[in-house]
Amino acid sequence: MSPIDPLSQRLAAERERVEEALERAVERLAQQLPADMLAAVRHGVLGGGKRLRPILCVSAYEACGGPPSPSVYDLAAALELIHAYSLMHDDLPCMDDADLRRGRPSTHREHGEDVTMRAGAALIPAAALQARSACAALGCSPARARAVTAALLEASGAGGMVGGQWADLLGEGRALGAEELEALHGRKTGALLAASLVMGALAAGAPDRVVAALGAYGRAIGLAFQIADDILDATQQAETLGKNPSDIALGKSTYVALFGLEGARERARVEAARAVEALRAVGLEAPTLVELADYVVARER
Ligand code: GRG
Repeated sequence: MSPIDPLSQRLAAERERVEEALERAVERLAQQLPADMLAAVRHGVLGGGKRLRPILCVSAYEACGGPPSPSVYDLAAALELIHAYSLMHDDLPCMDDADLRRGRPSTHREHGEDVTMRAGAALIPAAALQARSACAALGCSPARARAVTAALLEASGAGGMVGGQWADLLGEGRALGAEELEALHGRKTGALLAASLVMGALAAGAPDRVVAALGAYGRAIGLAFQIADDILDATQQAETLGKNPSDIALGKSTYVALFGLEGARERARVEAARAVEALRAVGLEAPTLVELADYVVARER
């Protein structure tokens, strides 16, 4: 995608507002963390990235008619705090042992393993508190605020990302079937992506059927996103990815290994179409989310 096309421009503008919210979040932590942990937090949180989860959250909020407010970016940034911790921990030697992330040394390579462990852990409660206070600033009812925070924590926990990561580590060196792979990625990657949309919709006060449709959209683009990730890992170099391709070295099962490159591309397109269909089924007019479904499949990093 060219840097001047309208979607790229909008994504760049949204990323800036997300960055500002992340700066605010790190500033709040600065009052509580020792200097070494704070430096690791800054490295892991402010070190670039597509900021897809916050952008999905804001897009869902807007699609559901949420009134414009800078606080929606604070809510969205809570998702990125969880995502940042997951990448910091994922890169540790006891997990994927990666030296490079977002085109620079991974957090532990610069700040050490012990500090990175602690800094990552500090981001989890910080994210929950940030979601709660953003909901209050948005004027959500207490019940809505609880539902938003629960969506974030459920997607991050054993039934979501942590459980998926664990299944991923256990699956290394074993050839997983399509069903097993889909269940694993549904938890590891899909749950937080789906929660991004659900949180935006809940904060905007959307009715249950719209929240559910956005959850279905999120699960489908989550799968498309992961398939695209496998394709990029199989076809791109570190300079493009900002990280070293690692699926083969780590003995990971992938959609490319299961279906071949063309088969994987076709599956990603089918999931993106399924995502858009979930929106249409409830009559939700959300042109940005339609474009984002395509972006997830066509992305180059
Ligand atoms: C205790 C077992 C256990 C786990 C702790 C480490 C961890 C929790 C979870 C890891 C989850 C993980 C690494 C999921 C990968 C998701 C993914 C596809 C990341 C890449 O996301 P992008 O492409 O990255 O959005 P950017 O850099 O753009 O933000």
